[in-house]
Amino acid sequence: MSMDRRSFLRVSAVSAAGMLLRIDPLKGKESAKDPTESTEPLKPKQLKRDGARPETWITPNETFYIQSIDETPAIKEEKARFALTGMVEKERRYHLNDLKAMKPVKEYRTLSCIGDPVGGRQIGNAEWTAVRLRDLLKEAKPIPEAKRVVFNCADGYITSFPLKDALDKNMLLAYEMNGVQLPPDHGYPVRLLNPGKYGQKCPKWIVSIQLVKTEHRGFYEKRGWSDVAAVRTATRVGLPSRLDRLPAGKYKISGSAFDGGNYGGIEKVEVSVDSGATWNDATIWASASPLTWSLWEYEWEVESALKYARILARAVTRDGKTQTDKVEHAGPEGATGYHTVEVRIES
Ligand SMILES: Nc1nc2c(c(=O)[nH]1)N[C@H]1C(S)=C(S)[C@@H](COP(=O)(O)O)O[C@H]1N2
Ligand SMILES: [Mo]
Repeated sequence: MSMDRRSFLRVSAVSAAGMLLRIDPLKGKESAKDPTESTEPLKPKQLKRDGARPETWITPNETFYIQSIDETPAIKEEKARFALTGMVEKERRYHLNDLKAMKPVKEYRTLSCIGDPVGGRQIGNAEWTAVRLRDLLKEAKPIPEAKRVVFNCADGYITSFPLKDALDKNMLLAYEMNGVQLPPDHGYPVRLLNPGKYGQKCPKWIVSIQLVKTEHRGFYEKRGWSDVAAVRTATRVGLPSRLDRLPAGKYKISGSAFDGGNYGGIEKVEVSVDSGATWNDATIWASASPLTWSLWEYEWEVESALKYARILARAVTRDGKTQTDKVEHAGPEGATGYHTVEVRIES
């Protein structure tokens, strides 16, 4: 992954400022409240229509998307273990308690699905408690022939990637999600968080981590989906929704942008309310690192004479690239293009 130390430092400075300048949607003025405080689960009603915040900084576990090839496997506590095997000097079995005995890493990470269209809802951000896969691999000592790591899961899912990616310090084995034990649907006891990659490369219910020397293709990869599965820059308009009827006056358009850190993180977000003819800078009010989404909002003065509008949003990444407007429907590498939301305006 192309994320050097410098880009990390720059991003944290920007996100700190972003957090301090957050506009409180209720008071309509600047507030010093840290958006990361909002970890309480929202009531469903609030989630459906929450003024300026369709996306809360943290996606509550109860509403976090679930994408699984089969039923959620029921794994008992005594079976909460996995093996590190294959081309290593020291094979080992780990129980969940072995991971809990290690120094925990707590990080915010955004997860999104490669199969979603632009603006799709299968994206969420959580705080995860984890250990670094690299630390387990160092103990196991891969032999020189080892080239790839294969993850076998309790539901029969399987995926793999190069060993050098597995050694990335940001490759996490997570066992808690938003402060509680990993919920069964999200991979109890242990799931992977793969920096810069779509959810497909973040196996849940890990049973074994196996080092091999040969090429290997996983469940989705065999079915034509990308084997790299690198997150592409995408911006979602969360509010308003398609065909909403907006009253004239001030309206806060809001949403998220995410590049998985593959282009250095989100630098800025631009919003168009005139079908892409002109663009306005949105305010990014929350972001923690290039590995999390950036939440943004833009206050629009809605004119009743308009009757109808097409809203678009796009991101510019830190490497200076503007998100591509080329429309690619969820193909093997993930969807691209601008999310477009058409609304009606009350006269
Ligand atoms: N074992 C297993 N892991 C899996 C999957 C699966 O079906 N089985 N689906 C993958 C896909 S396609 C995605 S997008 C993410 C979704 O994670 P979530 O269900 O926790 O949101 O899990 C990934 N890991
Ligand atoms: Mo996915």
